[in-house]
Amino acid sequence: MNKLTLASTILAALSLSACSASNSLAKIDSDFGSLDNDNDGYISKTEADDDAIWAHFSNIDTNMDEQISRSEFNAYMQLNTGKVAEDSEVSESAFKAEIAQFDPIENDFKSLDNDKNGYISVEEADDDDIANHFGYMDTNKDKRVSRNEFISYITEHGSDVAEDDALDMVKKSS
Ligand SMILES: [Ca+2]
Ligand SMILES: [Ca+2]
Ligand SMILES: [Ca+2]
Ligand SMILES: [Ca+2]
Repeated sequence: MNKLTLASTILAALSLSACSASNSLAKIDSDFGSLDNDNDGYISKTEADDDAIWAHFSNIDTNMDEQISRSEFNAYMQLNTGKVAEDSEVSESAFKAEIAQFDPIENDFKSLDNDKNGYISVEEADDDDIANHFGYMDTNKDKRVSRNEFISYITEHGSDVAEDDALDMVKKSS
């Protein structure tokens, strides 16, 4: 075996073992709130040590302060969507934490649909500061939000995402 072949064999073996290591990690089956037993906003090593999250700990703790913050947890979930969490509830809780940082939608559908064509376009959303929610609302990914998409998003998440006219509109339509 010449040196070049040897080197590439070692490289292949290395990447293979790195790959199987991450695949064999148990999936995280608890959301942030249920792992943070003392509710201090961090998952400590003690809180993590008898849970599936233990094996992921060093990967999640990117600033290496031996605690997992909510944003480290959410970043890890987003980076590995569908791969590290056991069920949708865990990623759902990461989603909830994310939308909590958005300004709630205040306006009803009618006043957002400026040109009255029955859809909120990207531009219309941008004008009215609901751009953060846009991608989550547009479930069929046609780059516009229909009245139905608007209503089902707010019906599902309620006051987590909406207030005032937006919330009233959905209450009336149900
Ligand atoms: Ca804690
Ligand atoms: Ca940390
Ligand atoms: Ca429109
Ligand atoms: Ca749509």
